[in-house]
Amino acid sequence: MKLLYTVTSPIARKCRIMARELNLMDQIEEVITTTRSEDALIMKNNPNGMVPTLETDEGFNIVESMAICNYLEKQSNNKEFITQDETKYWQIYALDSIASQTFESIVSRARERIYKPEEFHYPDGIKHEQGRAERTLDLLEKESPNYIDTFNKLHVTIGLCGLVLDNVFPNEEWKNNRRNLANIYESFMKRDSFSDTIIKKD
Ligand SMILES: N[C@@H](CCC(=O)N[C@@H](CS)C(=O)NCC(=O)O)C(=O)O
Repeated sequence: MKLLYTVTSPIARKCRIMARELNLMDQIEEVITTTRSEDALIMKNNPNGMVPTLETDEGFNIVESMAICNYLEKQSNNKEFITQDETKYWQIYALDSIASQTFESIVSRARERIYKPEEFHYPDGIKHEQGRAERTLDLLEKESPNYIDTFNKLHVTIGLCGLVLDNVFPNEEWKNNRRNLANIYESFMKRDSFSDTIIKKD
């Protein structure tokens, strides 16, 4: 399999972390691409020009991080990471689908903050996106007794949400009154899959 990613994409990093947690790195070649230009490598695999994109061994291209993570789970026999209890599996799946929507919203808000000149920022839109994150993090904190004692894809999504919030929106203090999420975040950052995927700047 080939996993195409950009060095700055937290969403692609989710798939890179998942590949490590699922013990699949001996089957995956990670390929760095750029985006937003007609001649970018990614265009051959995905006409949308977006990362992450996974090329399977059969030559199929799977896009969308959730779809890629689900495909990777199918390739793995790490039964500890993928709960074998059917109800629990779908409970985590459902919460991760909500967390992933929020993750994408946080990432696009961060992109706007970093790359768009301030005069083009849209305060009402930003507030709307911020509300999305607040509500989802509250829900995840409330539900956390159901999953705090495990480590799975939901923890990866929560960890990366926390990382982008800490790096780009430290004033939002997302850890306040969310002790379990803060603990999940701390443990996430101690994992090999996290340190292995840190972008090393020259
Ligand atoms: N829904 C997609 C979002 C992926 C996404 O936003 N990728 C960004 C990088 S973080 C991208 O490829 N942007 C390039 C572009 O917009 O042309 C997923 O979950 O995979």
